[in-house]
Amino acid sequence: MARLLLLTALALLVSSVVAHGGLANYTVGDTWYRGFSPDDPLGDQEGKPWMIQRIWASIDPIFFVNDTGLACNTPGTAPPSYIPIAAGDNITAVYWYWLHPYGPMSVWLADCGASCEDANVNDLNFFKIWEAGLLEGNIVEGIWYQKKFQNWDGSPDLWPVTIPATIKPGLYVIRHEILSIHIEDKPQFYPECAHLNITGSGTAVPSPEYLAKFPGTYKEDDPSIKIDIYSDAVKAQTNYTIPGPPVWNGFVNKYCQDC
Ligand SMILES: [Cu+2]
Repeated sequence: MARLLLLTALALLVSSVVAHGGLANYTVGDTWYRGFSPDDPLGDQEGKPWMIQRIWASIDPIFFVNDTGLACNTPGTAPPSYIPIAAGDNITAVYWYWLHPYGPMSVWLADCGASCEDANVNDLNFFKIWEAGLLEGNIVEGIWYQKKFQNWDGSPDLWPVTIPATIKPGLYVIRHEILSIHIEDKPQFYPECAHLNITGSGTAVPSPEYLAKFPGTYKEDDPSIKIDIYSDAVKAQTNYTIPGPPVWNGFVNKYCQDC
């Protein structure tokens, strides 16, 4: 009986592993913020007062750069709450069972203005605050951050990033994106979003060259997105260009008159 239970547990574990993955929780300091779980019925968590994450219905990837779910997944329903965090502090995204090894990972913010709940995430101006791609070696055999992110011992995969210390305080969407490129010419996007209430005394805002819309910014024929990593032309390359604008470090743009 115990053995049967163990086998069942293993089977469940394996089925989670082969079925992609997603961002389940966030931590700031010692505080955990529960995100959405696609294993629970949609109505179970939708509208809950503690919910801080935009709802994602499934762990399946988004395949197309023009999918409106590219911003904050599908359906992307807004939560009622915000994670409080001070500029300069870390927020950690907690995943379970991430298994894909190839492709870049990035974290973005977008200023919501008066309310993230009322914001249309497809209209927001996102800017990248963190990215990591191919760390060493070549595209197929080398070490990607995504490969290092995998954790096979059953404990959560932790992805910490720092909110820029100089950023203007306010209500922001934080968007984590994993782009997996293990299938030839068929990119898989895994975006998830949460709402942040960033406090601080900073004044910095990114200038236009850092801003991106989803969909809109990524192009279907971008050689970093439509890529066959096993092809002779690509597999030995030791560099990979992460799609999208450069990372904004939070420095005040001297030339920005109105911001
Ligand atoms: Cu997958």
